Amino acid sequence: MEDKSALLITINIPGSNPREAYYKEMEIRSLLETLSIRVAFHIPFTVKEENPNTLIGPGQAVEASRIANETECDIVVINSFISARMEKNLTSILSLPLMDRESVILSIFLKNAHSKEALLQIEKAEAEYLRPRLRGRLDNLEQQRGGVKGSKGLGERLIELDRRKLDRRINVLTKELERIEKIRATQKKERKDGTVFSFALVGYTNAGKSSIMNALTGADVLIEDKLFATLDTTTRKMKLKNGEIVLLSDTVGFIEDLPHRLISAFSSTLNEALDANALIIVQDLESPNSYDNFLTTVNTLKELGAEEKVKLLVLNKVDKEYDDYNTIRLKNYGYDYVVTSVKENIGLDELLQKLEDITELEEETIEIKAPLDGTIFSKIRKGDTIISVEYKEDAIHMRIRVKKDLIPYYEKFSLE
Ligand SMILES: Nc1nc2c(ncn2[C@@H]2O[C@H](COP(=O)(O)OP(=O)(O)OP(=O)(O)O)[C@@H](O)[C@H]2O)c(=O)[nH]1
Ligand SMILES: [Mg+2]
Repeated sequence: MEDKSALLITINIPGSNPREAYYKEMEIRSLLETLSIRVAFHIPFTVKEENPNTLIGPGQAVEASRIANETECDIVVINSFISARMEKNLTSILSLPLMDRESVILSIFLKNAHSKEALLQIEKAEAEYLRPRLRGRLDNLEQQRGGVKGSKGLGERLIELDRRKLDRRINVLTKELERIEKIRATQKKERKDGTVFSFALVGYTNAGKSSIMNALTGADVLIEDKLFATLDTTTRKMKLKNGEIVLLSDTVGFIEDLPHRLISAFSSTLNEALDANALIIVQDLESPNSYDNFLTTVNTLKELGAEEKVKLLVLNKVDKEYDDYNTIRLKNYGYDYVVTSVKENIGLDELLQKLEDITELEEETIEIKAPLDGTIFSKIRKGDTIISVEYKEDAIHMRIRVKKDLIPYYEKFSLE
């Protein structure tokens, strides 16, 4: 893709923290870099109250238009979410294509998607994003063409047509995604009967999740110094030091203000990963905003109803320079943690040990009464341990140490 040059608009609310504003600016700049969009000029507008028509004030919009013109920008990027109405009005003033934060993130997802499912999920999110914006875009196009009198009727019909096309496409995508999800659910059921304990790595984008996945499992998941390198969930087997085989999944990263549409588009892939027995949050220490990024992860997990599964915090990239205050806050948040560097091979051994401790914590001793025919012995899963066996008149009374999520499996064989 040819490099585009952009006018970047960020919004400052009076009294907001300038440090935070600075980090947010850095973040949107790296998001744009991923899209090969060069920031030619940046305007931080102070906005006391959101204008419902243009977000920024109309005077500010005109000012932005003038600067974009002078600096010969191809597009205007605004690091906020804007409504269809705001988009229409702003584009009309700017006379340039406009991207908001959601559109930027959507484009990155689209660019980085590899699997069929990821592509379908993004296409659906994009179609839903576009639908309410069709009218505004068409109106603006007509306005640029000089607004032929009487063309309103044609415009209306075009919008109707496009809208119907989009609706049909959204329908097809939804059905196709449901089909894929069904296949996955069946596969998951089959896997659930196995003994394998599963972990999922979650966390802010670029924290080093895929790097840790590769280091621990020898997988070759793509690692890149760019945001949202991973969009698909990958699961690999991993051997703990005690010889136990467990599963480890790598997932799509989170970001502050991740568009809700994308979370829901990715919910089936994400939920599959979040279904793991334990979640490991990976947070890099390098980010100047590491603590806030971590809170974003925690809050996203809360929204997805998976926060209780978090068992460990991995503080990665300790080889880099990092902010002491943020790091202290991360360590004191309340999760057990391990400090690592994949690059310098620091803490990975301790991490493996912690994973082993977690699997052990997640086991429980249960008592079952199995039929006297002895078939139960062939049903005991590898990795689970028979602690005691007593042959009584009514049944075989057994105590077994099992993985907690296998308790229902064993209960099936119990006589009561
Ligand atoms: N210095 C240093 N760099 C690291 C370390 N771990 C990962 N990185 C680098 O950080 C960048 C991001 O790593 P990834 O493993 O792709 O991060 P991720 O969390 O999977 O990112 P997304 O998939 O984009 O959400 C890459 O350039 C890695 O080489 C580390 O311990 N130290
Ligand atoms: Mg990754």
